Amino acid sequence: MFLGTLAALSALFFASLSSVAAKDSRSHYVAVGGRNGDLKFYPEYITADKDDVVVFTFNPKNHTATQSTFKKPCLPLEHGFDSGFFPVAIGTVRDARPTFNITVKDTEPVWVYCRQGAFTAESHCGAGMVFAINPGKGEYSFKQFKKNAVAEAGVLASASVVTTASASASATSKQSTYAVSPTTSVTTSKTAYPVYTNTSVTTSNTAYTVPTPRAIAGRFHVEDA
Ligand SMILES: [Cu+2]
Repeated sequence: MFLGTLAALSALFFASLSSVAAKDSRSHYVAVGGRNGDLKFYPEYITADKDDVVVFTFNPKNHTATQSTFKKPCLPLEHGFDSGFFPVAIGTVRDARPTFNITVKDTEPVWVYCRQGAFTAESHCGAGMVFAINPGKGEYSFKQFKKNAVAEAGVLASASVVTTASASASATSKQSTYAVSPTTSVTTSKTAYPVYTNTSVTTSNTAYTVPTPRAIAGRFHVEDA
């Protein structure tokens, strides 16, 4: 009786041990921004397997890890993941820095950027602050993605000036004639940026108390509304 139970228990033990070994999911640690405020992910890209976890640790300044697409590196992927902003003061010890985790669902490429300063000349994405999981080679390489990011951010920064101008123009015509629906401009911007659906990751994040933006040094630490 006792020996039978022991045999059953040890069979159970080895079965669970081998299933853990078969899964073998790994964690990948990625720093969002440099310790002294550099606008870069470290490392800039990784190779990950299904079920691997990517742990983003937020370094000083105020960054995000936001999913985008290869073609539009500095615009969010609809239903993609977005860590939100994590303002971190310079000098914050490593263990006190916030983290954001994603679990990789497959080996398709996942493209990521920091959306700080989006639509302005100070865009972190435009400074090349982008990251990739399983980037491709050649035409779809990380290098090309980063080039796309710098080019796109410049276009978005100048496009936002045009948007402001047309917004005030439509406000004027609204006063002199009759109502212009603001829905029109919303529809236009959705048309300009095609919608993609996220399938490659799931997310989780750790509890983190966001410090007041006032406590953070530097120019571009705007709290997300
Ligand atoms: Cu950033």
